[in-house]
Parts: sequence; C-alpha cells; structure tokens
Amino acid sequence: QMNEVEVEAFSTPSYACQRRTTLDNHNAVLTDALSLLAENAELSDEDGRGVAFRRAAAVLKSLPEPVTGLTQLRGLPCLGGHSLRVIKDVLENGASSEAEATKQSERFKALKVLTGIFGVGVKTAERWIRDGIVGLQQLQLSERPLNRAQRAGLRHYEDLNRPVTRAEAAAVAAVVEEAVAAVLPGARTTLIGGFRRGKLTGHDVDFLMTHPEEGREAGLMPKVVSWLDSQGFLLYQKTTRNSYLEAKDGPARPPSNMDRFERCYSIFKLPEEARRGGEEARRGAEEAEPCSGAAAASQVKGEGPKPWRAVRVDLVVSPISQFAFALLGWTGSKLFERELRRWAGHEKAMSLSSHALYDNKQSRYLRASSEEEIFAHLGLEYVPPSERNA
Ligand code: 8DG
Ligand code: MN
Ligand code: MN
Repeated sequence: QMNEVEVEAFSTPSYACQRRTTLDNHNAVLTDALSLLAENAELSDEDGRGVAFRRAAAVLKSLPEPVTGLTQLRGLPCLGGHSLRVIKDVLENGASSEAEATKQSERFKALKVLTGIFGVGVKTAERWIRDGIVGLQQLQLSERPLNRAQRAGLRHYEDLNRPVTRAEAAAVAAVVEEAVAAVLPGARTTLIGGFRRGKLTGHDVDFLMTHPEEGREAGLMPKVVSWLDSQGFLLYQKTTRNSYLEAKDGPARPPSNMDRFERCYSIFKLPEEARRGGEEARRGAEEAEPCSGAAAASQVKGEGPKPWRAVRVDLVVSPISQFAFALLGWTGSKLFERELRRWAGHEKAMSLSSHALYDNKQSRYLRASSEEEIFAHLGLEYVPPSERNA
C-alpha cells in the first residue's frame, strides 16, 4: 500500500499587496538566490525577468514557514519555470548553481562595483565595462569625465556602501527635524522608505515633509537645503523642482507613475557626535571603537580617525492634500508599490500614483487623507508598513 505523505500546501493570494510580508523571512536562502538573479537581470536590461524573480522571491518571503519540498509549492502564484528550477536546485543541493555562477561572473561583479557609485546607472557602467574599466582604480586612472554626482559618489564610495544603521537614521532625522523647524514652524517630517517598514539597516534615509495648511509647504525644500548647507551638513545635493503644479496643460491627466514632487537627493555629512546621539551613546564609552585599517593609517599620519560619515538622504515635499498618497508611495518596498499599482490598474480600473488615485470608471479622483482610506478605495485589506516588506 502506497502511503502518500501528507504535505500541507500553502495558499497565497497573487498580488504582494494582498499579502502581509514581515521582515521575518523563513526562506532567506531561497529568496537570496532569487533576488540575486533579479538584480542580475535588472543590471542586464532585462526588467521583465527581474520582476518575475522579484515576484517569486516575494511569494516565498510571505510564507509562514520554511519550504522543505517542491510539493508544498503546488498552487502558489508567481512561480515560473525558471524560478522553480532555482528553488529545486537550492532544496536539493543547498545552493543555486545559477546564482553562484552569476555571483562569480566578472561582468556581474564589475556592474555591482560600478553601479555602487552614487550617480552611476547601468548604461554608464556598461559603457565603461566595454572600454575595459571594471573597477574603481581603473576608473580613477582612466580620467573619465565624471559628473558632480559621480565625483561625490566616488569620493564617498566606502561610506555610501556601508549600511546605514537605525541609530544613524535617528541622528539624521534629528538634523532634518531641526532644519524643518527652523525654516517653517508647524511643518511635519515623516520617516519613510525602509526604516518606516522597520528595517534595521538601509542604503539611505528617506523623509517626507509637509505642512498641515495646504500651500504653506511651497518653497520648503530650498529653505531646508540652504539651512542644512549653512550648517555644514551637506556634502552633495541635487534638488528637483516640483513640476506637478507647474504643469498647466489643460485638464488633469490621470497621474503617471513618474512623480513630480519637489525632492532632493543628497549626501549628508553626519558628525560622529550626532551618530552617538542615537543608540550608540547608551553603550557607554568603555567600549572602544574597532580600529579599521583606514583609521589606523590616518592615525599614523597624525590625522586621527575621520570624525564623520557620509550618508545618502532623500527628501520629498508634498502638499497636505496629497500626503497620504506620497506616504504610501514612498514607504515601499519597491515591489509592494509596483504591485499596488498593478492591482489598481488591472483589478480596479484605477490609476494609483504618489499624488492621487484616479477611478477610470467614474472618471474622477478619489480623495484620501490616510493610507487606510487608500487601501479601502482599492478594495484591499489595510497592510501596515511593517508588513509591506515584499
Ligand atoms: P533601502 O533604502 O533600505 O535600500 O530601501 P528602501 O528605502 O525601500 O528603498 P529606496 O530606494 O530608498 O526607496 C524608497 C521608496 O521610494 C521606494 O518605495 C521607492 C520609492 N521611490 C524612489 N524613487 C521614487 C520616485 O521617483 N517616485 C516615487 N513615487 N517613488 C520613488 O526611490
Ligand atoms: Mn531608503
Ligand atoms: Mn531613497
């Protein structure tokens, strides 16, 4: 008598915005492999494949326990043939040979290093690689003309590729809040991005600023930026003007995904004492800082360790009437956002952006003053930020 082993299959809705995805990932080995292949696809101008791998990884991230056999995956959405082959490989051999080979490939390594420079995109990195430039030293020796962002990115390469901690994010928040309070009393600053979702580290720190009175937020960004600059907090900044209000081209168009808030991509100079203002201060002074090679070298030269670090900071300003949409749109994760827009378009005939929600059937914008209202408009159960880690 054959005894079929009872294997419980998971049941999972197909859009990431219908699921709750915490940071507690029970399938990290699988999702690391799929994420690496997604990243490689994105670095190779194969966005479709990239999204397919991201969706597959997101499904596994949302599962309540580790996957131990392929049979458990029966009926799960978003798992295409290629993703299933990768999963099978990991389950049977402990690692994905394709992911491992990708990780070792010279092209992938070069693309990672070069796009790891702030201001360098895939196109630029590919051009350099074609010319034989595969590393930072070669780039510097080549004397390629670099733009202002890339020069800053190269100068602060090490700092910007070191994860930002929560304590550092809190220190940056204190600085940004002080700036905002100084230039526009009553304005509000909200931490967005990965740190709002509860991540312990990030590649940058993201903030959304607004004022409770509509219109008072106008002109806020340049004032904040010049305050920060005057206090010596900025190593680099590029402010992009709000073109949403300026676009006076007739009737309101359905919002596009390109958003048009006033925003600033910056690199902060975060002083050591500000960083200690966070959790580090509580650790006490008896615990000596580990002495890195660079720090040791500079001490030999009599310079002392660098008393600050560079941190990438993104600032966005929205009018209060669009605040809930901006908050939802900038909290992420990127895949969660993408899935929300896909759900809106494909399932609800609506267009969602970081500015508004447009109902194509009713031909009107749907107002919302909270994220909860936007989920309700979309016919979705509310998912709090800590469960948007798809
Ligand atoms: P990380 O920094 O820790 O790596 O993660 P993250 O905070 O989730 O990523 P992020 O790259 O800082 O992006 C934060 C969110 O902001 C994410 O949901 C994507 C969103 N976002 C951009 N650029 C733009 C944009 O131009 N328009 C809109 N609407 N959203 C954007 O990063
Ligand atoms: Mn971020
Ligand atoms: Mn960001």
